[in-house]
Amino acid sequence: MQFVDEARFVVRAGCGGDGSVSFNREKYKPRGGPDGGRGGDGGSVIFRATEDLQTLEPYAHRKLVKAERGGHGSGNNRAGERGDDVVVEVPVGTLIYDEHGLLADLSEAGEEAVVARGGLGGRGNSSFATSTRRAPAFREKGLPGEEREIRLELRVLSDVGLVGLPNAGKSSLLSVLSAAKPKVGDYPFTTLTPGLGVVDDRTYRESFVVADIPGLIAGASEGRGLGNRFLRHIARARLLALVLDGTQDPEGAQATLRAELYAAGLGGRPYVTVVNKVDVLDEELRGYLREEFPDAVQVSALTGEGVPELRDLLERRLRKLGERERAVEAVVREHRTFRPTWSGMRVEKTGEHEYEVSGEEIERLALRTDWNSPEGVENFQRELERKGVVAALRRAGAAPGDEVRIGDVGFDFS
Ligand SMILES: Nc1nc2c(ncn2[C@@H]2O[C@H](COP(=O)(O)OP(=O)(O)OP(=O)(O)O)[C@@H](O)[C@H]2O)c(=O)[nH]1
Ligand SMILES: [Mg+2]
Repeated sequence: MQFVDEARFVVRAGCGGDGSVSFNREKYKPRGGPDGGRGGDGGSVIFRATEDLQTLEPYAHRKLVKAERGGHGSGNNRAGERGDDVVVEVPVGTLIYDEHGLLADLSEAGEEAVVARGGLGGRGNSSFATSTRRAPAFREKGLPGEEREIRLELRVLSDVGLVGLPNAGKSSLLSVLSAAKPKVGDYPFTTLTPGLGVVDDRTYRESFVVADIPGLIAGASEGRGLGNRFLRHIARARLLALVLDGTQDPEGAQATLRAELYAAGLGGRPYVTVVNKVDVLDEELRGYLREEFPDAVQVSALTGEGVPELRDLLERRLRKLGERERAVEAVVREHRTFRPTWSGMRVEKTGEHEYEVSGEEIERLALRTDWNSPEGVENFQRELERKGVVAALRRAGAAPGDEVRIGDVGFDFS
């Protein structure tokens, strides 16, 4: 399967079903009580993290994911059927963004996020019967489902991220540290996509995950080489391992890596330095490198020399660093069906004879109103009075005949 770490598409939840207008018909009773049932709620679009997927490939060409609408209510107080939810499975480590920012961070298998909520079903006429209004002939319409364009971003989740110039031996190291079998080649950019390996759960009480990413070069942050876009896969690694080729100007390589990490905002991340390919070096050169890099581990991915020491060092450092940091760059926003920035209602004069009323409750009321039914419209007006909207409009200067807008709905003030 191809490694795809980004996808963009529209999610659309189902609308709620409309309530029904119906009257009970029994023998000898020409017109019985109202019995129009409620519409079913629309289905939601839900994302769920799974370990069975490693890439966003299944969504690379997706344009739209939509859930079913709710069924309409019917007579005899029968509620409409609920629309089915759609569950979209994504790999663990998927971040979901919309135009406003992070919506969800699915970092554990089984974790779920509702990304587009289904609209609520409308009430049927039986819900509007009162002692003084025994035969209401109106109902509510179902609310629309949420719709938004989202962007998925996959970040491989690891404890240790291997960073190095091309050909330093990162993939070779991953293959000797873990059971992973990444592609190794004696040419730069052998690795084109991030890979993971789990380090031995027999040796240590807690196993840990090492990520291997494509090599960085000077200027990667400006897009040179494969660029630094793969750094985001190790952006959540608790510890970085800077892998230097001991035979190829390790000082220069270290300076380049530090600069690129800094440019990517990872300059402060804890790291260990690994000098690789020491099998090729004589004792004198090794001694020189020990002085140059006193804190580094000298290893050979080829002969396995120093590898157990490196594994121990990584394990020790991880244990000291403690729990994985779960918060990403943003706190996951609270998710609401409608996103009012205020909870009440606001009346604004928008033009000479124009007013706009906004607020979650009032906008919902407008959406629910069945404008084809005179009784429905009457009910809407009654509700406006009851909620104080009419008074607020008057206070704002509205006169009969002026235009009032609520959401997508416009009508004359009377
Ligand atoms: N002599 C010697 N050669 C090594 C050692 N480790 C890796 N190599 C060789 O170095 C070359 C590059 O190794 P890779 O593991 O593919 O390097 P990489 O850092 O993953 O490279 P990219 O994926 O291209 O960035 C291969 O030919 C390896 O066989 C080592 O410890 N000693
Ligand atoms: Mg590689």
